[in-house]
Amino acid sequence: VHPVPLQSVVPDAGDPIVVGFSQLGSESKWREANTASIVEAAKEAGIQLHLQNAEQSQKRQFAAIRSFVAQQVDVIVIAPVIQTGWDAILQEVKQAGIPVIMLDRAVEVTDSSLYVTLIGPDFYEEGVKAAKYVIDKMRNHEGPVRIAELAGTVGSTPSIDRGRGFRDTIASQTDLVIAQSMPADFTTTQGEVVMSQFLSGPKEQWPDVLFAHNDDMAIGALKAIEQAGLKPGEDIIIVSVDGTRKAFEQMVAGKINAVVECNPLLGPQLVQAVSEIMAGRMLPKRMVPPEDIFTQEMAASELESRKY
Ligand code: GYE
Repeated sequence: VHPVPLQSVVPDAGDPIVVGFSQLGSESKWREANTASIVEAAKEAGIQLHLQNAEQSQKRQFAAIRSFVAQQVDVIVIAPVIQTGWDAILQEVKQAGIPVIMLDRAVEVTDSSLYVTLIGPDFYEEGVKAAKYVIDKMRNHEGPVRIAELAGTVGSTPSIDRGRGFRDTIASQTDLVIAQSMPADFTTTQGEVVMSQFLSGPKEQWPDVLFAHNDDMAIGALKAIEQAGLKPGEDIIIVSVDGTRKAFEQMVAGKINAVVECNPLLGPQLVQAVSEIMAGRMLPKRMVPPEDIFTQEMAASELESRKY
């Protein structure tokens, strides 16, 4: 696949490319950065973007998608809140002849021709990275090591895959046990609520490690941990996912121990994919942005260059 200069597909005069984008919500800093990246990249490329925020409701996503079909947009982009339940609506879009790009999260469909490509991170690998960090960090800790997990939105790909990647990786370590696991919907508010539930039992049941499926929930959990009279980052080792500036600040403060990066800045890649489709070119079925892991030691020097 050869990249094409955007000018060649976005004519100076005449009709601009029209894209309908069903964004799943605005639940986290990651999501805000993701939306901003797409709005900005579309603007730069002269693409007319119709953006609808579904506030974490699949039904609202269906309504948005149907409105894009009615408007006969050129391309529909979907960041799906959960994995399942997409077959029928994607068939409708296919019948209307509109190409679909899946962004960020994946869908489980019986017919893979229902979308052109998925541009999104490898969530399973993120879970693996988080687990490897925990295994290494706790190697001298006398077992059993109790792990609490703040999971994301139930049925969403990042929550399912991060959870699987983490579990598969710790499976061989008999000392490491996931003692508590609950969803907290990827929000700071829920992160705090659920973490205080984790800490409501007797002290022997408190966790040694917290694995949060995103930074926002980890940041919410910090409050609950401090409320219980514990030192986050010391009494409870904390690893989360995303790599937001806010999480980096907490790493510098010593309260979060490690953050697995998940890149939300998908705008440029998305715009590129839209122009390839409009130019009639083929795209790979899956495009994965590169990602890293950061620990407290690197946090201070990296903080300034964080873009989200
Ligand atoms: O990790 C979380 C957001 O789907 C990768 O959704 C995204 C996740 C991200 O709410 O912060």
